[in-house]
Formats: sequence, C-alpha cells, structure tokens
Amino acid sequence: MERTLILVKPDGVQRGLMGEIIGRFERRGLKLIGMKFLQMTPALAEEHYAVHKGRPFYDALVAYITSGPVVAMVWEGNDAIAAARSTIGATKPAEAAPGSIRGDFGMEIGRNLVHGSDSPENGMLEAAIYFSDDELVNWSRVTDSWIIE
Ligand code: IDP
Ligand code: MG
Repeated sequence: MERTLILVKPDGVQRGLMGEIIGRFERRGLKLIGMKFLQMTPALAEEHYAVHKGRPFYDALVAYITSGPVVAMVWEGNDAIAAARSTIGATKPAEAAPGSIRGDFGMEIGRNLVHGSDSPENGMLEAAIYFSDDELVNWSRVTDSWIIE
C-alpha cells in the first residue's frame, strides 16, 4: 500500500473548496488514514519544500503555503501516488486536464490549490512531517472489496 501526503493549500481553504477537494479523493477510492487542519509555520514550510530551496519561486512558495491554514491528509491505496496526482492534475493549472482539481478550479501555478507527494518514498517521508504514527488510523473500510480486486 502506498501513502500520499495531500495538502489543501491556503487558496483551496479560503475559496471554500475543502469539501470539494477532499470529496474527490474520497470518491476516487483512496482511503483516508489521517487528517488535520493547521497553520503552517515558515519552519514547517521549509521542511516540506526543502527540495525547492534556491529555486526562483521558493520565497513566494513559502509565503503562499504559510498565508493561511491548510488541510493536511494522508491517503492510502495501491498506486496512491499516481492516482492522487492524476486527480490533482498538472502543476500548471492552465495545462491541467478538465476534471482534475487544478483543471477545474485553478488558473495559475502559484495558486494551484493542492499538494500531492511525487513518489512512494516521499509519500512516507512527507506523511511523517505532519503526523506521528499514533495519529494515523488503521481501519477497515466496508467497501474495500468493491474498490480493490
Ligand atoms: P507539484 O505541486 O505539482 O508536485 P512541484 O514542481 O513539486 O509541483 O512544485 C511545488 C509547488 O511549487 C507547486 O505546486 C507550485 O505551488 C510551486 N511552483 C512550482 N513551480 C513554480 C513556478 O515556476 N512558479 C511559481 N510557483 C511554482
Ligand atoms: Mg511536487
């Protein structure tokens, strides 16, 4: 089972799209195992986006992600990384497929609504930035046999 760390970024929260965005992962068939609503600190933003440090957009990215509260979630599933990233859509919303979150709600790369981990390894690492082991819930979903063959 892969895990992906998903954030509803501050624009998604401010625009009243939390339920809409969370519902898309839920309907897709990913299984939620952790969720919290939090204000990111600059230190947390730097840890999350360490890979982008030094890029020209880095300061704006940290300002964006700390500009208001976010929803942090861990979703689990076979191929959770790829499934979540296709539900999210391309990084540039103008190029994201209609039907994806960014393709349906976004216009600009600096306001692209959602984060999703880009590899199984980063899914585990990023989940651990936001959640301790005992904050992640191991539960059985009664619909599993209708979603997983
Ligand atoms: P991803 O979120 O689709 O995985 P990444 O390349 O990992 O995209 O970039 C992380 C985030 O940094 C993007 O979601 C976006 O918010 C921001 N970002 C990436 N490239 C640019 C850029 O060229 N200008 C402004 N913001 C950018
Ligand atoms: Mg990324």
